[in-house]
Amino acid sequence: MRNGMPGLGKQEGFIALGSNLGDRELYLAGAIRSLEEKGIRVLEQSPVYETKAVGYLDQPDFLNMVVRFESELPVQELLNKLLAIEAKHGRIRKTKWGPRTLDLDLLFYGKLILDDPKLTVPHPRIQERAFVLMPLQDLAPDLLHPLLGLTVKKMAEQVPGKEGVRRWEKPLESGFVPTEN
Ligand code: GSY
Repeated sequence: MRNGMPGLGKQEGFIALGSNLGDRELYLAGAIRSLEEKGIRVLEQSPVYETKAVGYLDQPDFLNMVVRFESELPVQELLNKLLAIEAKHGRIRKTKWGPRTLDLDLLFYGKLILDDPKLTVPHPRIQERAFVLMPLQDLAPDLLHPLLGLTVKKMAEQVPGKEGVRRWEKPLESGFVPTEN
């Protein structure tokens, strides 16, 4: 682990959000509020995209988005908070690839590189997922993947499946207002 350890101060990172069960918009908006309540400061949010399911295909379309955040939490604590938010918003982990009310994936956390049985950072499937790269590109096109040496823009150019990712034109009714510095 190169950083993200206790006491190393503020880190910026990116979290991918997804929902394909129930009131999908409400789950995304609720997740953003919960992040803030748990001290994970949301600095910016991407547009929302409606996306065809990847992996297990026979399930409803997702709403997906990405947020840029700031936190001083050690990465394991951050992960625990993300899992607690998923559980609070009705996520039941019945099947690994099945439909879910809310999915929160830590994509990047500062320059952290971690390969642990419980958590891999950067997220190991970023480069395969148009539903992550399109919203991430809206926030950070020049962000460099520390292991692949590719920018988000480059990964987004190369990723298959972009035709299944469409801008969701309705604004997310989160009442979310970014906090001042
Ligand atoms: O970890 C992501 C959950 N997920 C998604 C998703 O969020 N969006 C789309 N389009 N397909 C997905 N398949 C899985 S699993």
